[in-house]
Amino acid sequence: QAAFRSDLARLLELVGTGKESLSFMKKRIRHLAQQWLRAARRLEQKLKGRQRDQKHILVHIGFLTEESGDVFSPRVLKGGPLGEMVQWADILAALFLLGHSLRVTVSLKELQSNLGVPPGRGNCPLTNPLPFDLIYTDYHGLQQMKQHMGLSFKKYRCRVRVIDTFGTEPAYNHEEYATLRGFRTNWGYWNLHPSQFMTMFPHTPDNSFMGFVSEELNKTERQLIKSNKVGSMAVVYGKEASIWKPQGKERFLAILNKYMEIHGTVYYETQRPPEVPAFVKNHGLLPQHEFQQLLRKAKLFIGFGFPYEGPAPLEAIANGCVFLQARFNPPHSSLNHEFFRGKPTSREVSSQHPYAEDFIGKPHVWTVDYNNSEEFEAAIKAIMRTQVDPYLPYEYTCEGMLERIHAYIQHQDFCTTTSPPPPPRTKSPAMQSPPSVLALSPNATHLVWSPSARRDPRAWPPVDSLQVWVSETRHACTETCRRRGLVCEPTFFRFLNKKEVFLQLSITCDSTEYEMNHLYPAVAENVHECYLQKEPLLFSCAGHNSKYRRLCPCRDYREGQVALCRDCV
Ligand code: U2F
Repeated sequence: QAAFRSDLARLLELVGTGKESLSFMKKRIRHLAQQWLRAARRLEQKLKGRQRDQKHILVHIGFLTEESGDVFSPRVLKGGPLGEMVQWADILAALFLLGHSLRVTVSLKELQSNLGVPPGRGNCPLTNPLPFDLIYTDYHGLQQMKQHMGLSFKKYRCRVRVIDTFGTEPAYNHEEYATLRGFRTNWGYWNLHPSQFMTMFPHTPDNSFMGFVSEELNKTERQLIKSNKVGSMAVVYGKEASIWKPQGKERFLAILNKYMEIHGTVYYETQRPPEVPAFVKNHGLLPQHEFQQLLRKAKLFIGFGFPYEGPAPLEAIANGCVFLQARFNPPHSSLNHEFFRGKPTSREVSSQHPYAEDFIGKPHVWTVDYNNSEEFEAAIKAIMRTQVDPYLPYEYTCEGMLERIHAYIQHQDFCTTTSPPPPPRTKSPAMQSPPSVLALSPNATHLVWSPSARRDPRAWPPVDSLQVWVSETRHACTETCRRRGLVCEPTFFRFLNKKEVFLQLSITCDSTEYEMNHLYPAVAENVHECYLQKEPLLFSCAGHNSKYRRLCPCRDYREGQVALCRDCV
């Protein structure tokens, strides 16, 4: 039985020492300790003593190992990426507070000894059973485990969770398919269950959304922030000088400077970096809590287009700033942008921070075309007139993160397979299907779960949150569900990968075939050809093609907690 913890001291010991990255993470855990503890108490009350198993968990932070180059640690105090460390610190805090038994490793040697790999022997099956129920790691760690566990890797990989900021789409994950269909990249083809990958923002519903937290404010702090705001103060998003290089920067900074005093937190050694104009008040890279203080005073936090999808805009919005960012037209993706090249996703990134754009939006977030001076200037003027309150979506609070991780640990099981029976090998018009379990909703535009249908009480998410919608040819299921105020739920694909579902949706199928294609189930409408998915690992919310309309499994979600359906905890 796992018992909520009421103290983080033991965790700080577990994290170890000797790297700037580890010091950053510990400082963060210490700074947020009270907030975490309060949230844990609230969740404990909410769960009302519900039985929770204590898991043995290994957290192996691969990118911090010397063996993977550890390029991040030396840059912690020099403006390098901190987002990943923010997230790992929060994952550790959450797992620990939920009462699980933790081991933390940041070197290959520690990894081997924890896995039970005898010293000096690599790539051999483990002699003893793996002593962990769950392993949280990243792509570097995954690679290291594969190299050092021999055949045991295949046996135990269902216990692994991969923290991967930008997402891994099913088409890139399935080795054979990725190789045959040109989705092979540096990072993909692990043949994991796509939900074993966990992202920083909820942008790829095929993966699980792990997230991180931002500091919460109490009523008094909110009042204080509002009265201390400097209406003409802007802070630029970018702690490394290279971020200050985008095309046209002089033009839009000059416009901004007409209305506001511009501040920066750009790392420098002795002199102001040449990329930062003289009229900018540069504070140098600040410790995280001082950066938050600066945000509390500022009215505007402005992004130049990079870094993509970091924590800072959420922190700014949580501290009562408006976030102004560039729209990307055309969107950035692995097809057209160096940063995303080789990442296992085709996701199109429509702005510097699509979560801020889509899930938060105005008045907190303004996404504009920076090449259009009038649009840019109009946005600044409008922002100056707008009053905003500090805002933090529930899923980025400590309680929200604890609740989500609790739900994943209780319900996600990739080791016991409950997959449907294998599809027939050949095309068969007279195919025998299992009895229908879906019923048409009254308005006939989509299907909902029939209240009278049998429901497996162990299924998670509960299947009665399912709605089946047919996509337009230009939309992926992610988008199809989003447009209905729902979210695509890939675990439900198995319920609609059936011939009679086409019938229930009044779709005419002259033929129905099972094939391996990440867009299936789908219909090629003009030729009346219907297709079902042959390979469950390829069920994918992502992906569209002008030839097909896809069958999409959507579900409802809780306000501010998109990872969980209304009935999900
Ligand atoms: C993202 O990484 P970054 O580290 O570039 O993300 P940021 O949004 O800049 O924020 C990281 C933290 O840095 C802190 C701030 C954030 O929590 O409080 N900070 C600070 O301590 N001092 C300062 O002066 C300014 C900010 C993303 F998170 C990664 O996943 C990506 O790899 C990377 C590239 O896209 O971008």
